[in-house]
This record gives sequence, C-alpha cells and structure tokens, in this order.
Amino acid sequence: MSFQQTAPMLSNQYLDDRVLRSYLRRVLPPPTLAAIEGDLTELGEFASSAWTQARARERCEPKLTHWNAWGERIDRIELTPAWLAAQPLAASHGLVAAGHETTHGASARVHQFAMVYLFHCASEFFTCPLAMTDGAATALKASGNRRLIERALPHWLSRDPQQFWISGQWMTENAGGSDVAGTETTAREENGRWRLYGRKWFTSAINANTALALARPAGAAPGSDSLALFYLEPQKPDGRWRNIAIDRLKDKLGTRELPTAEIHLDGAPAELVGEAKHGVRQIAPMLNITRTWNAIGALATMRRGIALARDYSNRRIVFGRPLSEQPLYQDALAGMQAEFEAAFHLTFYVTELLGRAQSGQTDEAQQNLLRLLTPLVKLWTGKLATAIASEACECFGGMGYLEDTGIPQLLRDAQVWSIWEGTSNVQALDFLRAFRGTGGLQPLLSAQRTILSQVQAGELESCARAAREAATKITEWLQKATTGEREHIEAGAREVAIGLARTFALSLLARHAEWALRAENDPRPAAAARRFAEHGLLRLKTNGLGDAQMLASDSY
Ligand code: MFK
Repeated sequence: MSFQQTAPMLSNQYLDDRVLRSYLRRVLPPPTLAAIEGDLTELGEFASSAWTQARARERCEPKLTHWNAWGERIDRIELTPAWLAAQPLAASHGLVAAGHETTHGASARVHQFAMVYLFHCASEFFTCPLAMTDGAATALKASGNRRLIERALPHWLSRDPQQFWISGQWMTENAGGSDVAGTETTAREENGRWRLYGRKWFTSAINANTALALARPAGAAPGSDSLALFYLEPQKPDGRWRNIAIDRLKDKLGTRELPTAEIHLDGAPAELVGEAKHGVRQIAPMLNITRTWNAIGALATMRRGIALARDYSNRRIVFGRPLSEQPLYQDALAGMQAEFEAAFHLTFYVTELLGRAQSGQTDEAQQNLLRLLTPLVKLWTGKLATAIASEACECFGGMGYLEDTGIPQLLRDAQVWSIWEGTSNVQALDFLRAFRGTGGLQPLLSAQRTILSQVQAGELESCARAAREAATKITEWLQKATTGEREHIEAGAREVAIGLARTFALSLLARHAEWALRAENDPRPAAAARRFAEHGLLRLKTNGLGDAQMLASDSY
C-alpha cells in the first residue's frame, strides 16, 4: 500500500472560532451581533472554501506588460483571479464602509475588523489596499478638504462594486523609508496645477484607483516638516497612466499576489490635501488605521496557522495515536493558542477604542490610550505572527516545508507584518513619541487598573498579580531611563513596548476569562491566561546601550 497523508482542512472559519465568537458575545449588544452574524458566517465559509480552492490550482501572481505589440508603452498589470474576485466581494460586504458607517454606533470598528479578520487569508492580501483605502478615508476626513472628500469618499466607502474604489499610499522612496525626511519627489505648481516628479520605491497595490503621496514642494526646506500630502488618480478612465511609468513589480519573499511596484512620476497631476507642508502630520491618521489593519492581519495569520495545525493533529497518526493525543504536540499547540488569545484581546480592544473614538465616545485619556496602544499592538502582533507561523510549519514536520501544501506561504507572508507600515523599531520609536506626547504611561496604567479590578476569580489571581507586577517594573524602568540619556531609552524601547503590549494583553485576556467562566462556564480562556502568564511578560534590558554597542559593531 502506498504511503499517504491527509491534507488539513478548514471548516467554516467563523463558526469554528471559539475565541472570536465568545468575544463578540461579550462586547456586542445582542441585536448588533444578530444583525452581523450572517455576514460573518458567509465570510467564514468563504475563508474555508478559498483554502480548498487554492490548494487545487497553481499559484498566480500579477503580471506587468510594458509594451503592446505596436511598440506603445502601456504598463498593463494583470491581476490574479483572487484579486479580481476580491474587489466586488469587499465592496458588497462593506469591508471598508462598515468601519465608517453609523448603523452599529461605536461597535462599527469591531464589526468591520471581525470581517477583515475572517477575510484576510482568503483575500491573498487584497486587505492591503482595503487598509490603505480605510486609512486614506480617515486622513481625508481629518483634512477637512471638502472637494476631495466629496470626490473620493463616496467611492472609497461604497458598498456598490461598480462604484467602489481602492487607494494606495505612496511614501517610501530609495532615500526615505522609515525616515521620510529623505523624500526626493518634488511637487511643482505648473499653470495652476500641481505635478509630481520623482521615484517611489515601494507602491503597494499599484492598480489602486487613487493614491495619497508625500512630496516636497519645489524650493521647500529639507526635512520632513516641509513635505506636503497629495491626492492622485493615477490612471485615466481608459486605463492609461497619467505621466507615471511602472518600472517593475517587486520580487518579494511573500505577499506575491499583491502588485507592489517601483514607479517614476514624470509630472503626474496631483491635488494638495491640506497646506503645502506638514504632510506627515496629515498622513498620520492613515498610518494609525493601516497599523490596526496590520495587527488584524497578523492575528488572522496566527489563527490560520493554529487552525491548520489543529486539524492536522486529528488526522496524522504517529507512534500509534493521533498527534492531537501526544502530550508534547498538545503542549506546542497550547503555547501557540495562549499567545494568540492574548494578542486577539489586545487587538480587538484597540478596535473597540477606535470605534468609540470616532463616534465621539472617548475622553482625552482614552484617546491617549489608543495613541499609545496602536504602535504597541502593531509591533507585538507583527513579531508574534512570524513566530506562530514558523511553529505552525513545524507542526506539519517535513510537509510544512513543502510549497504545494500551502503551509510555507503562511510563514513567508507572515514576515511582512513586522516590516511594512513601519518596522518594529519604527513602532517602538513611535511608542516613545506617543509616550512623550500624551502624558506618559498614565492612560495605560489607569485603564489596566480598571480592567484588573474586574478580575476576581481565584483561578485568575496569579495572572492579575503578574500583570500588576510587570506594569510596576516597566514604570520603574521608564522612570529610570527617562532621567538618563535619550539613547538609553531608545535602545531599550522595543523590549519595553513588547512588555507593555504583553502586560496589557494579559489583563484583557484575564478579564475576558473571568467573564467566560461566569457567563459561558468556559474554563479555556482562563487556561490561556495562565499559560500566557507562564510564558513571561518582560525581558527588560538592564545593561542596555554599552553592551549593545559592543556587540553590534563586532567584527574579527
Ligand atoms: C492588512 C494590511 C495592512 C497594511 C497595508 C499597508 C500597505 C502599505 C505598505 C507600506 O509599507 S507604506 C509605507 C509605510 N511607511 C511608514 O509607515 C513610515 C515609517 N516611518 C514612520 O512612521 C516615522 O515615524 C514617520 C515617517 C512618521 C516619522 O516622520 P517624522 O516627520 O520624522 O516624524 P515627526 O517629526 O516626529 O512627526 C511629524 C508629525 O507627525 C508630528 O506631529 P506635529 O507636526 O503636530 O508635531 C507627529 O506627532 C506626527 N506623527 C507621527 N507619527 C504619528 C503622528 N501622529 C499620530 N500618529 C502617529 N503614528
């Protein structure tokens, strides 16, 4: 008999998701949950069938054709079938619109991001342009530019597939990625119209109908403050580019279905979004939205890896019994699950805050809390997704290393979460920017106190204690570091940020666990909280900078 293994399968990814469903039951008013469950069930079904279909066909990638047969430069991009299907699907489910609609009040963002979480893996990173569209809508609303709001928002927030537009975000250049002060693209006002000249080095979803771009008005001073924010519609209605050349599509480790391009702007017409300066400040609302999408996408990656590994564990027999009955395999899955559950509660808490903030239901402390938590959640979930995706590959043994199982793609795709939208170090520095600008840790510490005051069960006592102790240690570390040199606090910022994210996540997980024990008689979230606490919350540096400088410059 030939040797054969059974491939992992996914059932409906909403109905099968204990963590999401329990969370939604706690935070949503019952009529809201009843109103959105149909959408969630459909997207859960789409997620499982897309996994099966993707295994049955060759993987597709977008294709760029520079010239037509007659020698005309066309720069035509052919999208993958999944991308062609995703745009109407995203529109009709309102994956961008739902976050801006008032139907479900302050729950709008929880509703939207629950859908995005279910949609992400099946979308083949179509969530990237959706994130940028959501971010662009948020930035444009904040700008108050009536003309552009009336022009773009009805498309970006449309549920009609014929009307729905997606947007790009053109920031990164050869000389300026994390440090946008290096931006070399120039904006010139010619005959009463702005035109952009320069090269953008990474433009995700180059097929987008619109883009927001940073450029330096001609003659403006160097540095980032003099950059201005522009709105573009890169293609004419017939598909020809408006003074833009697509040099090539990037050859990337993952996200290969996403058309990421290098482009040249040779007088591309653009409109100023606000003043002809302070462009970074104007695009910042967009960054905070896309970073939240990033955390949701990272979470979806973790959940997918765990769901596949768990399903496989019931199919694969080794040493005479299924993997699911092997203590060490159980332990590996439990570790992944605990980390995922903590990350889940932190990420969705940020979406709750966002929904409350945009519907005017937050005070200043809560707005500051949202500002602090956004880089923290982006940073930590980005790193965790790669770790869990790597562990998930290992759960399949050699099969997890074979391309045509679809498993390695999870790991290659996961690597993007900690890079784009600002690397982990950029997030750590952004956390410091927020920490210095929003009254330190107070908003976070007082929110944590309120959350932990709701944790009473004996089973969770050790978790609440661990979270309180970690918060005290971080506060002490920061107090000490802020009295020292600026570089010391920077060198330790990543560990502080991850420690804070983990500490706050444990508090949220413990609160949910308390509720689940009482309301659902479910001991699993409490088990997840205890396991997560056992993994440890902090790795604060004590001999920071000196040792780091020695080791970083090490050479023979
Ligand atoms: C599911 C898929 C999701 C994701 C899809 C995304 C696909 C897109 C692919 C990309 O990767 S696009 C490129 C992403 N690039 C970045 O994220 C840039 C990374 N670098 C940073 O984030 C830097 O921190 C930053 C460029 C913002 C630093 O700029 P500056 O000008 O050196 O910073 P500065 O001077 O500290 O801040 C300028 C202003 O912006 C200040 O306000 P004021 O002018 O009022 O003082 C800051 O407070 C404000 N600001 C900066 N970051 C902010 C912010 N405000 C709110 N939130 C923030 N995060």
